[in-house]
Amino acid sequence: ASCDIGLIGLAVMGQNLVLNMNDHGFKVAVFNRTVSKVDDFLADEAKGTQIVGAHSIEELVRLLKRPRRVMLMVKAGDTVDQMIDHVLPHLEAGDIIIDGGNSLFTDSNRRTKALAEKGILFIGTGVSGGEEGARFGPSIMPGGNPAAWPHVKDIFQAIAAKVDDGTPCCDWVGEDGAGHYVKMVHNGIEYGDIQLICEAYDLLKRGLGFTPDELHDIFAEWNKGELDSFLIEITAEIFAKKDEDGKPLIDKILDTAGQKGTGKWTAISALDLGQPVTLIGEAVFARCLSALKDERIEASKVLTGPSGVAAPSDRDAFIEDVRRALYCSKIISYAQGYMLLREAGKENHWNLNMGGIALMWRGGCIIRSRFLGKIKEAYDKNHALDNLLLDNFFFGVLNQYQASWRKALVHAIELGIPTPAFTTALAFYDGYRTERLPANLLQAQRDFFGAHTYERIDQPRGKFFHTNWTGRGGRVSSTTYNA
Ligand code: NBP
Repeated sequence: ASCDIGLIGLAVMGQNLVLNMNDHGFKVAVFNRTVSKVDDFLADEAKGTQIVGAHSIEELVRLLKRPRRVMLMVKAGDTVDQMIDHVLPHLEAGDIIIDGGNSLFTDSNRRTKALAEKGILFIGTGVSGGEEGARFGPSIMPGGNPAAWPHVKDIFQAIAAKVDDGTPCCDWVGEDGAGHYVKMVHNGIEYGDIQLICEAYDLLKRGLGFTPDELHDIFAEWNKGELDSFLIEITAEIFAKKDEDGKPLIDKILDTAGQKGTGKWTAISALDLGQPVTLIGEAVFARCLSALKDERIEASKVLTGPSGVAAPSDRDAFIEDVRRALYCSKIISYAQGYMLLREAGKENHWNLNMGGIALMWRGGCIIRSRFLGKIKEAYDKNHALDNLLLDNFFFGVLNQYQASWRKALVHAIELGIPTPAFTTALAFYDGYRTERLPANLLQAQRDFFGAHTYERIDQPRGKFFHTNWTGRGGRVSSTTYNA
């Protein structure tokens, strides 16, 4: 028994994580359901390394030092439960099972508890950064049984991405499914960031007629400033890519988006927890709308938009307005994502380290950006910060940029270019900063049709009133019916 960790699941993520662990001096044993892949891996990618192959789970476990650490990098869902059932008979109390797939956090909650009852320490961890990240430094977001953390900390922090000062993009997130929850919100925020970039692209392309080469220059320039991030960087590269015939590849790609569900999970969790995470919701719906290609083609023949609207005359000013709109909307999206994390932490009794989460996302993952350093700073200044928008750096930017943000959206509306994420971000901003919203009328309506009662501004909170609005209703108010 000489191996530091065993990994099951030699697909793209598993193979690259194993090679990364090997690079950092850890001795890894590997196993895969289709056993031939173990031999293929050892003969090919893992040739010349100290990685050890196993041809059964029993053999894999026998190769491991105690307490044994077994990491699963298999397809999320039932597969993880099946693999746990297979591994379990070979383990003993104090051993550790790690699930590194994109599992739903509720599954990780369940697995942490069920395995703890058997004396096994479970970790459910988000791993972000795709193939490249897994190989050279992913962002790793572990949660689960806190007693397991000291046993995997060294390996995880060694293989994780590092920020400029060498701090690893991996730290303990929290109990049970907290790691997978944070990874889910990361993916939701990724949906939002991508949608915002797409809307900026559409505004610049259709609003001002910029070519992909010009768009490359604009995004490359943006990447030197406040928007400096992996997604802006790859967007600039995408615009520069030519197809075999020398024409821009971007113009040949079909406009129907796919999705694997983590954005949807985030939006569902936001609804469950009553948090207005509107931007991620719009980003998911924008993908759904894009998928209705045939219907859109039909609709484009009969539904008209504005005609004869002139494009913005000052091109440079418009580019800057769009850049500022993107930056402001991004701030709103992260503020909303953090509202969701805060509420999920309360609901699940997870002691989430908000600044630490920003640091974990600062490198290695798809949403990595300079901007996340600002979020870390905001939580360093005030651990108990209620909302990112109340941090003086962030409200300073919004106060300074909001006129541009509004101008960009006025143009979008006049030109008939859809900007659901930009627009919902501004609507959220205007709603969040409004002391008195029209929900007084909403409450009046609910009381009118369903006797749902309302509170009054001239009476203490928590005291409820019912009005007989028509003179026909009774005096009984509803307590159970919530429409
Ligand atoms: P996949 O998600 O494609 O899973 C393939 C692996 O699962 C193979 O090792 C396969 O074994 C194994 N597997 C399956 Br499928 N069904 C199994 C079963 N019933 N019993 C045992 N093993 C089974 O691999 P991936 O893309 O490397 O992703 C791994 C995990 O990491 C997933 O949860 C994914 O969502 C997550 N993730 C992926 C990325 C990415 O960029 N790809 C990024 C971040 C996280 P076989 O070889 O015998 O079929």
